[in-house]
Amino acid sequence: MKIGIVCYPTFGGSGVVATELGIELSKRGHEVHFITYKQPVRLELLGSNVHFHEVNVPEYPLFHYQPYELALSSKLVDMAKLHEIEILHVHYAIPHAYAAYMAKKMLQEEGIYLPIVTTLHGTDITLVGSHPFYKTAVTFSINKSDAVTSVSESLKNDTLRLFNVKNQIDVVTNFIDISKHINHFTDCQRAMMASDNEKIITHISNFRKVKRIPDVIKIFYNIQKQIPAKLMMVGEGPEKEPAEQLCKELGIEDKVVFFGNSNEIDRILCFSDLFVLPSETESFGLAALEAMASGVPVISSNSGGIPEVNIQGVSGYLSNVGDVEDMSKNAISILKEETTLSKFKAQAKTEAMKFDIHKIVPQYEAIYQATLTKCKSLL
Ligand code: GMT
Repeated sequence: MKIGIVCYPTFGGSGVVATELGIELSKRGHEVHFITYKQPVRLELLGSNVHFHEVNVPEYPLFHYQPYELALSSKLVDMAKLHEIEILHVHYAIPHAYAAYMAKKMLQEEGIYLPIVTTLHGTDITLVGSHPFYKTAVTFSINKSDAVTSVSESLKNDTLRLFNVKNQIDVVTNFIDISKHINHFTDCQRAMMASDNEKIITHISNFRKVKRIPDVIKIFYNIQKQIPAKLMMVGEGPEKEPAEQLCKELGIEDKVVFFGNSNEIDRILCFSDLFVLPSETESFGLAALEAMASGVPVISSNSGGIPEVNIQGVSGYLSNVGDVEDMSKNAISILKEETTLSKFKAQAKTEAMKFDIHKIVPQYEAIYQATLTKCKSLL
């Protein structure tokens, strides 16, 4: 199949999922075309089956906001014609599903039919998409998609609750390439980050309010009072500076390392003992799954789709949003005995296996095939 993929090329989870999906589809013999404003961060290998087409938005002084949707839909039309793309898979509804629909209509004028698969990732439905300023257009573009998927049961339920959706929604969860995490690093270089008696706690995100970064710091503060520990904070975003300030106020700045965005997530997870994800809302929690795949147990909130990934008492523990005391208590209960920690590490890895890329990507292939068949029969 010739598949077009539209996504955000940045460090966000939707872009990571789209990129890993495209790479795997190309390995399975499909021709994949990424169409976005920058080469996706995890797309290192452009091969004969993987292509990247940059969307440029020329600046003009009249524009207060640059018309990205317009440039994207134009590029989609041009690339669909040039490369005879058969199906377009857009990740994150805003504004991708909308731009895809415009492209589809423009192509129809020329007798070309381009089916659209839209994957809903989270905030495009919960925090952003349901805002009254966007809702009408988001509802429209979901209903105009030829197939719609969501990354968890929880997100599917949120979509049905918040929007007047007429389409069927198929749940296709986030996934992980287990082979990248198993024995990938023989030498984690743990000694560079902490001494032998210290435990390493990790948080990875885009440091937005929804991630509840102060909770991460407070949980760590409680842990280090009882167990020698270091905290690794990976990512960039508006909450990073206040977090650095909070560490100073609590007098723990020497125990906390802020890495910024990193392409070495696997290496950081390799030396981690515990992952903390106290999010206000989280449609799935790909970061938690990546941690589990590296054998790192997870302390998380129980919001959104997290309970579909992090299993209570097995891969870690879940608490109500904001219950820092319960999260701290649970973290300490995992970390204080080596035998308990080893047990949770092994269990986290086993749970992660359920989301192996080789189980999930065929589900997308089946959806593409069914969508193509359905659309052809309507022509
Ligand atoms: O976590 C983020 O805020 C980034 C965001 C994105 O769309 O880039 O992530 C969302 O999509 C991920 C991949 O499907 C999910 O694993 C995350 O849970 C989801 N984030 C939220 O719902 C807050």
